[in-house]
Amino acid sequence: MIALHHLNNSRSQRILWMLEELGLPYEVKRYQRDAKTMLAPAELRDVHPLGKSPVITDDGLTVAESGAIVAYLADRYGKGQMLAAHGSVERMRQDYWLHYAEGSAMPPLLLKLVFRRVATTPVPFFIKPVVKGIAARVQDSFVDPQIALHLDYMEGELGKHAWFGGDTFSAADIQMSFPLEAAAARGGLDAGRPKLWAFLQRIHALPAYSRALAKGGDYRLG
Ligand SMILES: N[C@@H](CCC(=O)N[C@@H](CS)C(=O)NCC(=O)O)C(=O)O
Repeated sequence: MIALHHLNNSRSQRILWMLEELGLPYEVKRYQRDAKTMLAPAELRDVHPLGKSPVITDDGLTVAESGAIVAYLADRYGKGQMLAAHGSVERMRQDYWLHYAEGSAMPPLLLKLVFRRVATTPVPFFIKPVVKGIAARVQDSFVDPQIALHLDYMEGELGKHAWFGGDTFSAADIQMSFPLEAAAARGGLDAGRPKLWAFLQRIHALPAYSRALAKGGDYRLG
């Protein structure tokens, strides 16, 4: 049976959603982030050397990286339901977004998280203004403009088709949900970008999304 190694409040939520969309039997092995460091517990390294989530094990295989996991699940079990056939134009589009989500959209959103934390990290009072100033400068000059660049790009793309991969919902939309939810939490995404905003409302209304939320528990992105 497929086992999902699930970390609270994480990208692993997407895999729960994917499993629910496919209606597959699976078990969830739960891991809790350290409240201070937000890191995963060390036992996750017994599953995969990086000790990050999501990871699945299935039939003697260990698959990490959320994009690779959703592609594996779709190709092995999806019967064409969540990703188109390899070699098709539709699949090329879907693969683009599977990679874009983690390779391009997430890096500036991760930087935002890091520099926001830097600004609030306890430091000796006399260097506090310097640390806060540097954190603000990096965000204003680089991080925020990069996030806006990507959001504008994604808004434009969703103006061309109903879903990221084309006219039908696919695993590409599941993979893209995390950067968009992170952008709504910390990157300034709001109703001012109506296509992306509507995308979030549409996915949140899907029954499999709600079932996955109920299974996963704690999912509040900051
Ligand atoms: N690109 C990877 C990122 C995996 C990742 O960084 N996961 C985070 C959770 S969102 C994690 O495990 N963090 C805990 C840690 O680094 O210890 C993916 O998409 O699967």
